[in-house]
Amino acid sequence: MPSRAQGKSSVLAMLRALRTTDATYRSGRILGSMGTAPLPIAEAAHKIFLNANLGDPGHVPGAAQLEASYNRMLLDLAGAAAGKGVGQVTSGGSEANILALAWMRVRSGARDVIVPRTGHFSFEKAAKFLGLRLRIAETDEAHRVLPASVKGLIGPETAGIVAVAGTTQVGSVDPIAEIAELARDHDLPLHVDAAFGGYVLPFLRPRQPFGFDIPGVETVAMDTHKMAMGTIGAGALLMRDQRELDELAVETPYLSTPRQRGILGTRSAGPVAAAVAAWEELGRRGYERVVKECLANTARVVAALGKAGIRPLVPPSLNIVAVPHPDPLRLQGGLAAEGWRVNVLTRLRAIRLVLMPHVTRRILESFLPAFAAAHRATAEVPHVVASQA
Ligand code: 0PR
Repeated sequence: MPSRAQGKSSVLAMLRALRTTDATYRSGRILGSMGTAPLPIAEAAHKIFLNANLGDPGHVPGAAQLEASYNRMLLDLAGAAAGKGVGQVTSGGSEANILALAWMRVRSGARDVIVPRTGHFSFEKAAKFLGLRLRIAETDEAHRVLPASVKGLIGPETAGIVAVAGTTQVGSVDPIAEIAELARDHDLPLHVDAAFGGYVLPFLRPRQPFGFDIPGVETVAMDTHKMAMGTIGAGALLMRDQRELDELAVETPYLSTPRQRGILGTRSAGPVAAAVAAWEELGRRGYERVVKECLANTARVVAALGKAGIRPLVPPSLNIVAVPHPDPLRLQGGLAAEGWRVNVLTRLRAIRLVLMPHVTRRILESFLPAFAAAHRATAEVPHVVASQA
């Protein structure tokens, strides 16, 4: 880094040059990530509120008002009744999951949390940071948690249960109503991680409940930098009532408001404004169209792979396709050499394709033949490797 002051144009040129080395969503070349290009209106909104600090909302009542709209928007999507529920804005799904487990710990004093084997690694972070023990519940062949396994893990030290609405690896949706009933029977809170599914499930017909319209669901994690097409850095932990949320509060004696609840202190209103703006512009109908298209593209992938003799690991419930492969890193490398970026599910020996809004049908039509060819070329483990093993 130069120690001398640089002119604005040379600084910007340096940054742009760095940026050209990044893969971008807009190029359509990223097919394995849950991120996507923000809507132009989201980008513009983000810029307007970039440095408004929601950690000290008394100074920024405009931003605070947006935050209230953001929470309302997510609560409505998560099935809360009109005017019911509260939200704590977070930096994304991980922070919301960590807060949810913190709340279970604080309210119960107990240390065990039952999490499906398919749970996101943010639950492992929560356990590490908070001194909790994860009790791992088994899943069926479709990667949905088994209620009997959850039931068998409930004990005197259980603080709560987690279910996932849209798993990170294959997009499966746990049987939330059944798990919620178990939770109710044992007087335990159920947290639903809808970081991904929260912006897909509400737009399906018929609508698939995953949140507060299921009795027993106490908290829901959602975020707006995945399928919502907002900018990176916002999500929320949603809860049923203010008293529950206040169990996470600490005093902030010198700020413009007396208490704070999330993990972060200073946080930008930018991504909050971005998500509200995206919602205002698209509306429910707009998101329904986007989701319909993503699911149609998912079906297109399954059909094209089927013709090439390739079957997904599980039939997709959302817009994620996991494709088994004996050496997924090799396949990933082969595709990367041609400019396509896919993710490897190391624990499942598979490649993950996520049909996000930036992955258009045109992109798919050039990607799919490349994928099928690379799959064929790398699927056979070379003899020399096999004989050395
Ligand atoms: N819960 C679920 C079900 C998730 O899939 C994720 C992230 C989280 C929680 C955590 O959310 P934050 O990342 O917002 O804290 N899942 C993505 C994944 O691990 C995150 C991601 C997105 C990773 C884009 C890579 C990427 O390029 O795949």
